[in-house]
Amino acid sequence: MTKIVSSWNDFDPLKHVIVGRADFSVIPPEEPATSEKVPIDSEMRGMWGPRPTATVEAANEQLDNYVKILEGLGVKVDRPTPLQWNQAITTPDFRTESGMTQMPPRDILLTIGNEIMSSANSFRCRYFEYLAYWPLMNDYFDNDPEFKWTQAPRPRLTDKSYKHNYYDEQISLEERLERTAAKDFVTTEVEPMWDAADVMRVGKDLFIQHGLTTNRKAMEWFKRYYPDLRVHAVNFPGDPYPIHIDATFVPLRPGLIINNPHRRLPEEQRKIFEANDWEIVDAAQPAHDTPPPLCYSSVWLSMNCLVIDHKTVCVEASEVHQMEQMDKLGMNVIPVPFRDAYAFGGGLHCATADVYREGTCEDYFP
Ligand code: DAV
Repeated sequence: MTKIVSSWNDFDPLKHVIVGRADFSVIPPEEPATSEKVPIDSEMRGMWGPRPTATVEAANEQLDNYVKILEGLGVKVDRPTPLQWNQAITTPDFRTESGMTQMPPRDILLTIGNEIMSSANSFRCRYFEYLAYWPLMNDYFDNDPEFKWTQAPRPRLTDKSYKHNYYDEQISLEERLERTAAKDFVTTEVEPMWDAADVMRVGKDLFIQHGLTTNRKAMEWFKRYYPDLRVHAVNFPGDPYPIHIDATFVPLRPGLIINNPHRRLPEEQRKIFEANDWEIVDAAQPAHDTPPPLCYSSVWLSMNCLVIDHKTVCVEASEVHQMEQMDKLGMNVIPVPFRDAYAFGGGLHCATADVYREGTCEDYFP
């Protein structure tokens, strides 16, 4: 029996990671949480069903290549066990016609110290996604006597969990931005709901984005569950579809964060970083004007990088501006081709979940 699971942040030396798979991925039908999220001009609006086989194969090829690159860097890689998502999901409270994927593990698994917790996602289609990681969790449980295998309280996701008529075809981008600024999102506060990718871990501090996928009640839940950690709710005006913090606010090493220049952390919330001499740098412009076809995410997956250690970072291979900026910031850049996988739920950070990084729980913001 050895120690398998431990990770307190996104930048200490990475030794063991989970990388998702694209198999059986489905574009889910509209539901109260997702219809609010698919941009009006997206070609995905109104369409659902299994993703085309050729796109699944292309994504898996890039995911497999990413695994080889990580292994070449000395990182152990585990993979989920795909489930057939093209079947209805039914609970006592709701029914939806399909699941989604097991491509972005970062949305589902939150590693804090020796614990990996499955999240309380607000999308009905993601209700059973954690099952794809169960064989791995079971294996860690059998072999690491200190591993805490946990599951956040499962939200019921009844109609009460969402604001209805929140979305309206006529809503303009300006109105969306006003809603973000007013912290008016599709989810209600009847129960805690959160995606793991909304949580930025920096040792003793958790910075959690309040947006379309994580509500305020989740912040309160985190405070009570982790009384020894400090929980900070953050929000980023300027993002019309605020989901997940990892294309918005990304730490590269202790003392350095890149921030999406369209989604700046408000002055009030910057104080804790500035008071502790952390530098917040505007991220470089993406190299692309549009996301690839059938992709939910924005072009800002350019900054969705995976930090290997304080001096090494994986960046998507076509993101020339982001790579150049990382280089100037003193990082060794490992280019990883990944745009064929974007449509399956995100970039190089999204596609992974931490199992083990060296280091301990440090207090960076005393
Ligand atoms: O900018 O669309 C993508 C994050 C996906 N996990 C964005 C956020």
